[in-house]
Amino acid sequence: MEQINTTLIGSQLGDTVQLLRQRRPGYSLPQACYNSPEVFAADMEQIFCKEWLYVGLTCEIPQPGNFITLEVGNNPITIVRNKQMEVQAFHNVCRHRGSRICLPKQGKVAKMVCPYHQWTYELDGELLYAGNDMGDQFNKADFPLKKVHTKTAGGYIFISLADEPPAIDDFLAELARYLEPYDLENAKVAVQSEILEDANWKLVIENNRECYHCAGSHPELLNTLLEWDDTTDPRASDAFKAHVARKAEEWDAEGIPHEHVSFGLRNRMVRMPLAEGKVAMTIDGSPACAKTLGRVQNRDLGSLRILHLPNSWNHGQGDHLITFQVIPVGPQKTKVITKWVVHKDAVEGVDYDVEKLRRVWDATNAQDRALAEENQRGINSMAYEPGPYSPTYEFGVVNFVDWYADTFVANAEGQRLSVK
Ligand code: 3BY
Ligand code: FES
Ligand code: FE
Repeated sequence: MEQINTTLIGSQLGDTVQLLRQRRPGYSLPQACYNSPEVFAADMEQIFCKEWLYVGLTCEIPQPGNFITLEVGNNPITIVRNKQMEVQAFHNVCRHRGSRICLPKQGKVAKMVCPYHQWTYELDGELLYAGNDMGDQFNKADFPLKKVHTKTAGGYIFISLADEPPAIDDFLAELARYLEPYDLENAKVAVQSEILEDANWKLVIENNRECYHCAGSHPELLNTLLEWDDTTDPRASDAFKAHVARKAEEWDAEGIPHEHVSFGLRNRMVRMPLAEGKVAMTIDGSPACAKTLGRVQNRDLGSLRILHLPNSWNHGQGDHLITFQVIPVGPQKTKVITKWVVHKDAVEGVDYDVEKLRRVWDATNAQDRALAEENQRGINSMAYEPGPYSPTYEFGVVNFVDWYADTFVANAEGQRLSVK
């Protein structure tokens, strides 16, 4: 039985590898990549269970016993702050008979207690209590919670379900440097939204990687966002480059990192100015929060854009930071979690108004959701065939699709070798 399963999985994996090897570069992916349950399962295995994922912020779990939960494919995960103040992720799976342990999306516990038969775990995963009837041979030390690789940088939490995760420390060191002015350990999530889109996760990311659609769909966002990605954007005008240079001088004076840096195609960071005179992604470009984040003095920090594939993009401004987390749920279903982050001492109704804070990206998310869902519906048609990306407007999409295909193939081949 086991052998049959392995062969089946092997050949499905092989089919996807073939599909990606034969794809036409610079074109959207073959239909199955966007809608088939087999490719979805393979994406979960080869990308989401092997790469580093952005999963939340350390300020969401400020005290020992605070936790957040999420699912990576079929894998329930809990991320916990322990008594030493370390942040550690675990498989949220009881070592008795496998029940999920921490149930809410977030919470605070003294110990982690399984709801089924009350096996009880220390915040560092050690099994403390398993009733009195497990027999003479039973040794609690043999049944700790299974750890998941966890790293934090600048207040961001990343996990990897891989046995041996890929290298990421160079990016994390830079991320910490770019986030230092924000002091995110002393920030808080003012509000968050969770939307479920009827679209494959790759369509959600593709949509985010270009602004070709912005003029047609994002009036609120375009009040403040300049659609160039960075100064290396092939469309960047001289006037735009001069605008960036002026802002860069101000940012340098305050020690605010802004240069464009990238780590392969997986990670990039750059601080881009917003439209002239606009300091935040609000409807009129005025600040959303009276208190700036961290040590920030100059409100006009534009937006620090952070890309982390496969699952996050971000906009860090002077007064608030917005993080986006993509969680694939099914072949044509994707959760997008958006968090608006402000200084921890900012007071709702005094320093910020939640409606003002969230309005632009609520509107933008709803518009992007409609675009991704219509994209999915068209892709499901018998008439769909991969179409050409614009090398200028859609270079970010080309980069994402290249990263996805190359990473998938490399990871799949690694796995098949190790399965052998
Ligand atoms: O602002 C963003 O996050 C992305 C990048 C360009 C357009 N899009 C809405
Ligand atoms: Fe957790 Fe039984 S499954 S205590
Ligand atoms: Fe968009």
